[in-house]
Amino acid sequence: MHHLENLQQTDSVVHDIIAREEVRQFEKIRLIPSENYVSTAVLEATGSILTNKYSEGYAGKRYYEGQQLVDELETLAMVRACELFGADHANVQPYSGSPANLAVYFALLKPGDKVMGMALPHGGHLTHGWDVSITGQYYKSVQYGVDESTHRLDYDQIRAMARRERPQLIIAGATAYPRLIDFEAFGSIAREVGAYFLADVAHIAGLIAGGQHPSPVPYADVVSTTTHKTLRGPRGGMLMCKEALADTIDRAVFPGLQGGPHNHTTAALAVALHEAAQPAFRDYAAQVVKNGRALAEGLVSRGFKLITGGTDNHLILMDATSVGTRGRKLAKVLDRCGIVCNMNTIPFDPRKPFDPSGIRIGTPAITSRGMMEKDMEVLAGWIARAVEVIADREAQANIAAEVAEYCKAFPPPGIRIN
Ligand code: DSN
Repeated sequence: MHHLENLQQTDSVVHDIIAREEVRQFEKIRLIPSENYVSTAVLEATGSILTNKYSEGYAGKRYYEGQQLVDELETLAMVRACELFGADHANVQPYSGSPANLAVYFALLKPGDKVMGMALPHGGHLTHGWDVSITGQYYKSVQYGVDESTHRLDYDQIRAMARRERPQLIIAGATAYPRLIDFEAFGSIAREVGAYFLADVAHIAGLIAGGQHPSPVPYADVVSTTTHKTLRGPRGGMLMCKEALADTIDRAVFPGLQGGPHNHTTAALAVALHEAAQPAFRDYAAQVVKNGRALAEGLVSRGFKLITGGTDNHLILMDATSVGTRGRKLAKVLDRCGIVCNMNTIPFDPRKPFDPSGIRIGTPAITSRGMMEKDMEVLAGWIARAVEVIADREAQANIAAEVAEYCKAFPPPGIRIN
């Protein structure tokens, strides 16, 4: 454990929970594609005294005094974000991805305006206009999905829908789409129908920064992202936009939606952006994709059906019914085997979201701990064995022990088990 002696003395209960979670993160193979391991430097900045400061406003225009150093810090994070992604303007204050997206709605739309995003069951996100979300209730929402036979985005279909529906905002981006997204095509569709174009790159921000996925920055009016997925930063959100929209976006974040920014998170984000600008991060992003491909191949060769047959990115969507089970069941069994993923709907899923057909797995976290293609072959073997022993708790515990032993050779960043 890292320097948590004071916590141990003050509150041994919380200390113990964190200590056990640290062991869990060490000895499990973590395949949730939106999770990662941050560096010790990012952890240290997250845990810093910057949590003590309130800073409503923006650098040079704050409402409370004492901002000399916070102004310097937030400006540094903004500059680093703009340099890394080639953006005109960055707002590093959103608390996470959902508030970042909501700020964009607030900036660009009136309640009742029409938005067009990817349907959640096809791999979109709640905040892309799904009906239970505020974005589907306060705005009119039309949703595109993937093509019924290829399970890929069909840009002709999306263009036809945009022409028919004339939305004010088109959103591209996904949480469960294993292929590249053509942001240029989305930009052209949005321009044709006079809509704003928001690209939500939360899942792939690190792949974009590392040169493994085309960037939407040249084509999108606004780019939103979380900072803790492939980008490997602290939990948070960020918006980037063209200079012409900078004031509108900033006003929507504060005072429109949020109060004071979380300065400790801003510091950790600045560190993560610095790390992502290093050559080693390009290697990391490339390995994430190589591992995704290797794992997909290992699974297909063992009889698993993958949505679209494979992956171009960090994420694999598997139809668990192809091996005689279902997503919820398989995710639980894998967890008992020391392999952590999440159940997920697949496109045109006949099953319900809380008991869907699929599981979603990804390579960002295991790549951060140094696993390579050869390890993906071992992992695919464990996943296949887990299916074979789906009713045998003892055999599952044996796999978990093997996984824990294997993980010892891959100490993750930021974690030190004594
Ligand atoms: N919770 C995120 C994910 O797992 O993809 C989306 O916000």
